[in-house]
Amino acid sequence: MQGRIIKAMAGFYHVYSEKEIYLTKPRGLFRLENITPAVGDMVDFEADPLHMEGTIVSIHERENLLIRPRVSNVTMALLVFSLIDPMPDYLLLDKLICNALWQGIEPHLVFNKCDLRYGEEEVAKTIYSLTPHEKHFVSAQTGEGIEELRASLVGGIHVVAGPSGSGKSSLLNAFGMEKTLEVGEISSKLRRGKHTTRHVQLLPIGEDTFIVDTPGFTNLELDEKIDPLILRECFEEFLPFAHKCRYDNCLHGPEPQCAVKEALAQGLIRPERYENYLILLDQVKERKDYQ
Ligand SMILES: Nc1nc2c(ncn2[C@@H]2O[C@H](COP(=O)(O)OP(=O)(O)O)[C@@H](O)[C@H]2O)c(=O)[nH]1
Ligand SMILES: [Mg+2]
Ligand SMILES: [Zn+2]
Repeated sequence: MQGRIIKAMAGFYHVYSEKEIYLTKPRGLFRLENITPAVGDMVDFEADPLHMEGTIVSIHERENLLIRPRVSNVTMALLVFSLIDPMPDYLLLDKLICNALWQGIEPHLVFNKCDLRYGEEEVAKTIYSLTPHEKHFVSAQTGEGIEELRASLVGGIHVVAGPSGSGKSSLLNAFGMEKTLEVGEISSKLRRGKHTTRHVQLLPIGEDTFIVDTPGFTNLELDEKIDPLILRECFEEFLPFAHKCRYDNCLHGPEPQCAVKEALAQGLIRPERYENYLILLDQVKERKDYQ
C-alpha cells in the first residue's frame, strides 16, 4: 500500500492511507542504510489491516526536507504576519519568502488581524502589489477570509511560518484543527506515547492535503546557503526585467545599465522590495565563503 507519514514517535511511524492510520515500523534494512523516514514522506508499506499495523518498505524521493520541524515534501508556506500588534516586519517577510523559494516551497502571504483595521492593510497591499505571490487578508478572530484561505490549500503539505504573536496558532484553530488527530482508537501502542513530548504531525484537511501542526522556518534568518545569485532569483517580480540588464551577472546594485533599476524608476518594481533586496544582498555578500 501507499501512504503518507503523518507522525513519527519512538521509532514508530503513523502512516495515513485512504483515511486510515496505520502504525508502522521501517524495515530493518533502513537502519543499516542510515535512512530515517520523515514526517511528510510518501511511503510504500506492507499492511496488516486487521491490526492497522505495517512495515515501511520504501520511501519515495523527497521534494525537500525542512530541518526544524523535520518535515519533507512541503509544498506551500503560509507566511503569517499580523497587520498590527506586532506590526509587520517586511524585511523578515521578504527573508521568509526567499527561504521558501530556495527550498522549492511556494510562499503565500497571509496578513492576519484584519478585524483591527489600522490602515496597514493598504501598506501591505501596495508593497506586494507587483509580486506574484498569493496574498490573503484574514482575521483568525472573526473568521474573515478564513474559508477562502482554507479553500486555497488544495493538495500537498502546508506549513505556517511567521513571527511570534502574528496568529499562527489562532489560524490553525480557525481552520478547526485543534484536535483533529486523536488517533487513540487505532492501536494501544499509540496510546502509550501520547502524553509524552510534542511531536510534529500532519493534519489531513482534504484529499492528499495536510497542514503541519507546528510552525516552520523557526530560523528567522536568511538560509545560509542563499548566495547573491540565488537571492537575485528569489525576488520574482524582478525577473522579467533582469535578463535585459547590461551584464549577465548583474546583481542590480551599483551596476550601470541595470534594467531592474530602470523598472524601479518607472514604478514597475516597488521601492520597499528593492530596498529590502539591497539590505539582504549586503548580508549575503558579507558571508565569508562568497567571492
Ligand atoms: N484581534 C485579533 N487578534 C488576534 C487574531 N489572531 C490572533 N490574535 C491574537 O493575537 C495573539 C497571538 O496569537 P497566536 O495565535 O498565539 O500567535 P502565534 O504566536 O503566531 O501562534 C493572541 O492573543 C490572539 O488572540 C486576529 O485575527 N484578530
Ligand atoms: Mg503559537
Ligand atoms: Zn541589473
